[in-house]
Amino acid sequence: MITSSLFTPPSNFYLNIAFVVAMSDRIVEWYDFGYCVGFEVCERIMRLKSKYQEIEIYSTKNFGKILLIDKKIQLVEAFEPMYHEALVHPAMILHPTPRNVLIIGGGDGGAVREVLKHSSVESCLLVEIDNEVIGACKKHLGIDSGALDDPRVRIVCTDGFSYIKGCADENKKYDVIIVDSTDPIGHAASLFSPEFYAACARVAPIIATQSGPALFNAKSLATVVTSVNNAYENTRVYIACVIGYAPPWSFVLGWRGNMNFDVDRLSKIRTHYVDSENVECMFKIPPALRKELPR
Ligand code: AG3
Repeated sequence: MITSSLFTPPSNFYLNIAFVVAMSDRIVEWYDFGYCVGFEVCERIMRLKSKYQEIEIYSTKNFGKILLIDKKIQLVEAFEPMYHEALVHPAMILHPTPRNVLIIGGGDGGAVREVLKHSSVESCLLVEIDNEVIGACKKHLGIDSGALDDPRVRIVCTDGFSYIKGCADENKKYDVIIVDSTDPIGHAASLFSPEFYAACARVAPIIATQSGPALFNAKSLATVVTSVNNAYENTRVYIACVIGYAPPWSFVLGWRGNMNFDVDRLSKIRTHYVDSENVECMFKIPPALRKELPR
């Protein structure tokens, strides 16, 4: 795993950029709003078609490995902490003592790794629909740094939507729910539905979900905000620049009741991109986006 806190370009980095047009092996993800993100790759490490999706892992020239699901970039190793830290930590420091955490999706284990950094955590349940994602990531990626085998972690391979509905019906409770889903299409579409957030609100007082590209897709972000807000009493949108995704990437945090961020808790854990000094910056939304979002 690439652990350096900041990417240090190799000495020939700028030269490579200049010649990128002449190089052929690239992974380019085109978003349907006409924007693309691309990486120069060295080799394909694995590819399989599971029951649910196509999973691929490549090595890139300068950024470690890259995970694609159905040709969409899920993570770039050198920068995945930007995303996983942003997704996990605001929700965790909003709860006074998060003990039991439920993660929906996130089979690569990056979100689990971040959750376990909080010393109050006693159990973390990962509900991932596709066990082949977990297998491929454990074997070829390893960004969980052993977190998926931690005794506090339990893994259930099933559909997140039905699982949450089951928890709500059986009155099961968690402290925090983290939704680390793929895009809102196919089997993941239900994880963006009002019914899903309503069920989550019966299960945990806090939810954090990734909610797609902030500026290019503000309308669908606004829909997520409305649905989370209808289920929870309080909602905040925040953004982070995640290399590998269309920037800036958005997240929605929802919570019930009166809660405050315990920012100091972040100085007790080791992070690369989100810490006690900058966590609040992520919540400063530019006016161009703010005006698109429900008040
Ligand atoms: N989170 C993936 C975010 C969605 C990326 N979408 C895209 N590139 N079109 C799941 C993987 C990280 N644990």
